[in-house]
Amino acid sequence: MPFNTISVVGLGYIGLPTAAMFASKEKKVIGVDVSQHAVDTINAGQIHIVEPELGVMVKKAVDGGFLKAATTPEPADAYLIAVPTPFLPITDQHSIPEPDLSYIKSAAKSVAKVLKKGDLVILESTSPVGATEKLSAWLAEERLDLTFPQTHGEDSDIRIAHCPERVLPGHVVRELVENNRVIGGMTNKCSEAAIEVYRTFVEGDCVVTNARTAEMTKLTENASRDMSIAFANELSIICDKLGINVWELIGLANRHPRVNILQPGPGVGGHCIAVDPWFIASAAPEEAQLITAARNVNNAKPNWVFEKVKLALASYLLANPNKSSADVKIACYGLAFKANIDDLRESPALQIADKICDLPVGQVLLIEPNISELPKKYDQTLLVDYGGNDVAADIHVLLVDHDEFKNRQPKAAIVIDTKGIWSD
Ligand code: SAJ
Repeated sequence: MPFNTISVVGLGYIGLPTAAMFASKEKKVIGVDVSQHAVDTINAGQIHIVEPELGVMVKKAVDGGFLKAATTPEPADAYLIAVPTPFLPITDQHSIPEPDLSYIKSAAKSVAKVLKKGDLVILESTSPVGATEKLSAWLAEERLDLTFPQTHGEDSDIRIAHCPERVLPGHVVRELVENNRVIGGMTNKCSEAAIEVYRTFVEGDCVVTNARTAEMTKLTENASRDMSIAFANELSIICDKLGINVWELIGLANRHPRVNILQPGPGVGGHCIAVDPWFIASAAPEEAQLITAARNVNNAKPNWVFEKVKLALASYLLANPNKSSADVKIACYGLAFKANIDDLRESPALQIADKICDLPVGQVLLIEPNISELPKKYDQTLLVDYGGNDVAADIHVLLVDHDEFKNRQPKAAIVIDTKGIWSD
């Protein structure tokens, strides 16, 4: 059946670019978000998130009448759910973070009101295994007049699939088109319908599997990356103890044809790689030994870096007995969760900078060329306008490898370089 009207529920970092992509192919797109601010911004042809090329696409889509946003769902032929799936806080009963599916549940309840026979519902949010079946069950609970795949298989009125997003922040517009898609329909007809929808703009392969395997595929991709980064982070700590330059070491080891070690850093941030492995660990805590260990290694890295800063402060004071800590100035380079973006969410760099701000030193300078203001809790005067000039400080801590910092190693001072761009 033709999918002429497409609704995207959740207009964040994934939903909005996806909605704009369908609109660019002249589909009628209804974007849905609970945030009135997001809805008003989009309907004014603007965007509320930072992503290259997205602003132009959204403006064109809205001006052309192909994209509109609303706070509640309206009838469509296909619904794509791209809402957050964070984890719940750790409790006495759960030492491993448990996934929070409440956003999916409330999206299901609101979409259910406008569903009609023949519609397709796709879950795009990164989800624990079984979430697509739960989504289908929540829809069925709301609509006793319609049939769903879990009870009626190929003959169901409504088609359900999980097609996880896999795009890299900062490259979303290109990757949405070029990346391969995993299509996990609850039945073959569900998969066929989902492929038809994605073929609107996807140029990569659309590879069919079942919903549970599709869920696990996405979690596996991010857990695999998390484990590779944990290996690099563990190596960096071992090398520090043994007096070996980890960057040189990894460069040498990677010359082996079958070795490809990732890069160490101040920790793993963002809302994907630092979250998704827990969805595997919480489903199989006894079995997910390596995955859990990798999470713990990466989570511990910011504190290890902070301890290095404290040691540097102590050695500076030892070497300068005429000074007290109130005379010391520390500069932190980078606050974002990775290079060349402005996103501070779950950022290990911000976590470290935050602790440095609490040290009893004279002054802390925060340098982040990609933002113009700090989160509200900070004194805004801590944010330094960098402009590539030398920064006067006693201890320099490189936390993010932004392009602006490359080839600009501070001279004649204590330098802690967590990304290896200043080390010789
Ligand atoms: N990092 C390192 N060393 C490295 C690579 C990354 O320390 O060698 C750190 C980064 O600095 C950052 C964190 O890891 O703090 C995550 O950054 P990332 O670039 O690895 O990944 P994300 O979170 O921006 O996007 C990931 C991608 N997943 C994979 O590459 C397997 C993306 O394709 C997914 O769509 C996205 O998660 C998601 O939405 O799940």
